[in-house]
Amino acid sequence: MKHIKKSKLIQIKQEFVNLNNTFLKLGVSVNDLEDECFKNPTKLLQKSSNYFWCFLPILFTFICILYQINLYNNLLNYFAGVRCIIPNNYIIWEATRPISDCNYCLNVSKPIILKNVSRNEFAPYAYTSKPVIVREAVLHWPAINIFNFIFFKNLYENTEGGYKSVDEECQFLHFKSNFICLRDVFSMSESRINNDKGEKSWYVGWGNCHNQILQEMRKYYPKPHFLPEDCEIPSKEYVFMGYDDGATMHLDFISRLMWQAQLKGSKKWILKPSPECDSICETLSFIVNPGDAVLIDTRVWYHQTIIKPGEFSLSITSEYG
Ligand SMILES: O=C(O)CCC(=O)C(=O)O
Ligand SMILES: [Fe+2]
Repeated sequence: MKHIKKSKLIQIKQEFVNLNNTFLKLGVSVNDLEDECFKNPTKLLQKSSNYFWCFLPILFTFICILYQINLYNNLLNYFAGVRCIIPNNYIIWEATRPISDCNYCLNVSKPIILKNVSRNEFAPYAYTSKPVIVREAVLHWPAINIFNFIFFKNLYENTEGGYKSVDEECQFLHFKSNFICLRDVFSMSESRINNDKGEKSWYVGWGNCHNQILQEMRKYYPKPHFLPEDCEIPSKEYVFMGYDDGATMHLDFISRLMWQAQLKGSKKWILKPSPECDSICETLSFIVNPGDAVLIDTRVWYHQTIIKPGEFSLSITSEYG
């Protein structure tokens, strides 16, 4: 679907709209079309091939609408386990996503790269939707040395209500891995933890919103020093960790911009503009290394990550606004 040219889609859609109009002129009401075609299409298809033609335009129009609002892609993402999908209102959210004006991606072919940046120097970039990398911004964080698989395993095993908070409130993202919850991740065999040869590789992310857990994590890193002093940070921070295929391509349904500190391993980011900007904006890709911070408006940039082969990646992500 994504590869059919938009003009062709519009032309085909118009043909079906014309066909629908012909039925309507013949005295068939929209309700009749919907009732007859959706409620009992099989019977109708047997009755008359005409009904097949009335069912098709409705189906096709529906698929076109799904394509237009990008639901098709995002439903796939839902089942692939990506971030910030709120099952109850996700579809409505996507259907009502404002169509962007493409300013965020126009003439953007690479991220803005900064280094040794103070809060004042960062201020002009703070609320841009253009991707920014601040090289080596978090190299001094103790979390770089302290955070690893075992740190988080111990933290969750020893905190009452920790797993429950992820299951019920904070969110668990399995991406392509075969885990159902965080408890499964921390029950992995030693050789799978290390991604030894012959083991199925894994990559997961989860929100940490349990007070005690967040407090313990935050002992080892501050709010990124370059962010505006008065910016709001939610009481939830995500950890993304694992190997190989990282996060599958998705958009985040969040209310603020995102920052991520890359603590371990090198990670390739692939950013794609939203479909309405496909024809005028480029896909970007770049690599972040341990100690780098990356800032992306993940509400408008579709994003995917891939971990450098053989490396274990661990990062902390949150929002600011
Ligand atoms: O770090 C990753 O692999 C993905 C992160 C992500 O999707 C996000 O922060 O929104
Ligand atoms: Fe995301």
